[in-house]
Amino acid sequence: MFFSFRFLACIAVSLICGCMGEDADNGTDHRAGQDPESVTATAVDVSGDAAFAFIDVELVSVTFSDTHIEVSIQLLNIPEEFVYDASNLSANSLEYDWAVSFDVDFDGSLANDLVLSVSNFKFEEEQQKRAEMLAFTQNNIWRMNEMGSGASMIGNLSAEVNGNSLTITVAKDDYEELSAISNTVPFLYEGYYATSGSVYRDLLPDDGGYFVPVDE
Ligand SMILES: [Ca+2]
Ligand SMILES: [Ca+2]
Repeated sequence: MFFSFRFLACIAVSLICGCMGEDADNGTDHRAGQDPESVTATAVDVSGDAAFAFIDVELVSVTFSDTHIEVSIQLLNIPEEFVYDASNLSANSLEYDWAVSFDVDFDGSLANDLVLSVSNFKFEEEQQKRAEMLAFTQNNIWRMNEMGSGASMIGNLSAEVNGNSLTITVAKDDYEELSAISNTVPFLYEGYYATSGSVYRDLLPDDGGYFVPVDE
């Protein structure tokens, strides 16, 4: 029911904008300073609500320009080294994931979402090592299946670390699927870290729903 309400509210905002004759590019939180053609949607979370600072999100901003989508994930702390492929973690496990999912079908669920993700899986025979954040990650665009239970890889994205921010960038022209992501599409962040015995997460929004960009 909660998701349905959000969905309807989003549609209502779109209809209002349509009646006022605004073009689609006008509807977002605020405009980025340097590029008059870009728009940015920003979602904020509290810090200190995750077991590990490197998954604890403070802010996610998504900037849309004519050519690119840039997702900036501001974390509480990004250490200089991570333990990768921990020796006591089962093989073929997801170990790290920093992901932003776009609800491109507006159904309020992961079904059919497009996901931009920086992750590490521990595969068979991988040895434990220590390395900087992006040394062993795979950086991909995924399409969730119709059940929202699995995903297929669409392609690659670029990622970089600046201080405590992880920035993901994709060129819209690289994959036609990306045309479905616009400044009105709800999104959510999930940070994920698995050890041999436990899984840790931070979500934005905290309730597990989606952040809905608001027209102003
Ligand atoms: Ca947080
Ligand atoms: Ca969906």
